[in-house]
Amino acid sequence: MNQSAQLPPQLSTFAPDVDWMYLFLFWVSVASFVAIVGVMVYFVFRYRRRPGVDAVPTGHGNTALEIAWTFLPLILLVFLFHEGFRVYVQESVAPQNTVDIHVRGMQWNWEFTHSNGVQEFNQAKIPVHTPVRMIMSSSDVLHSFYVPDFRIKRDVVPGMYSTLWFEATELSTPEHPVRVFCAEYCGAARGGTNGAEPNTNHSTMMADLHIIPQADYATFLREGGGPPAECTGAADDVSVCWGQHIYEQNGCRACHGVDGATQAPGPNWKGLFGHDVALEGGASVTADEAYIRQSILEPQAQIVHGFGNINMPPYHLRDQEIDAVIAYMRSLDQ
Ligand code: HEC
Ligand SMILES: [Cu+2]
Repeated sequence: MNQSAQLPPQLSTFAPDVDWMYLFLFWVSVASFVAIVGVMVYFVFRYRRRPGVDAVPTGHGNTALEIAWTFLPLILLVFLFHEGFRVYVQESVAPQNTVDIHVRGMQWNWEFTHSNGVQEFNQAKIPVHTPVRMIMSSSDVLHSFYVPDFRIKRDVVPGMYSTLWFEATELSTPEHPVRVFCAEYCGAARGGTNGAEPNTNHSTMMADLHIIPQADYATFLREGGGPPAECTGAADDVSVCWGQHIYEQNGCRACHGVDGATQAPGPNWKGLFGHDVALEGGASVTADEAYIRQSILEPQAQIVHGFGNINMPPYHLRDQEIDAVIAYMRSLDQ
């Protein structure tokens, strides 16, 4: 049934209920359509105009019939309302003891912050068989957190929190994570100061949820996120590799080039570290560790000359992550 209706896989506890409602409404509509159109076509034929046959008025109605066509649909509507409300309440009211994850929508990334302070960008670890609550806000415009496989969707609004919850029912594989989409049109690519186009926009605002065993999530909460496995394994320099990973995974790449040539909406990172940077307002500053750190945590504190009309969102990277980004920047100059 589910396959034939071309619905996405059912990966949360809500999915069967939502699909049941959907398919029930669908088949009620199909049945009503067939019945109504069928009777209509029959009447058109049965009571068509024929030579020599005069139209005869039909008396004064039929009480039994009228009661039937009033009450049968009423029962159906009450049942539909009841079912819809039940599923709605289930989705709206989170149980006690949820695992809470903060979500921030921004043009055009999803930022996830776990309870241990570790952040992930455009991807998040989610424990399986656990009620998880998303506490969501936006740092710029309206977004909408939409996970078709979970059958959940909710607006993400600047200046307020919205929440939703779900319980994932199956582990995911790295090749098939659970996809998050943004279901609110939140802007197309805008030109940088120099008219260049960044390489992302609304339709690319997606994230992957990796559904992992509860024990693995507990370990992650305890030990936090260090450099990713691909960096601790093969790479010669773990920091540089980690920094590059952050650059690519955390959305920096959308706005910053690293080759000294790319005209992206933000300043290029090659030749940045250790050199002088001209700021808006005429001052200049040396790009040392403290400057880089502040530029990431509070981008609006010092604005680079010529970049006054595009806002970099603040990124709450931890110190080790900022160190890794700096190591990566330095490696660009070698
Ligand atoms: C939406 C685009 C955007 C994204 C995404 C972005 N930045 Fe920026 N960034 C800017 C702009 C614009 C500036 C220059 C204006 C300013 O100083 O705030 C800037 C400036 C900086 C600077 C100072 C650069 C200089 O030349 O002095 C650093 C360091 C920096 N960003 C790091 C990052 C890191 C790290 C990330 C990813 C975690 C990131 N940025 C993501 C737009 C962005
Ligand atoms: Cu969006």
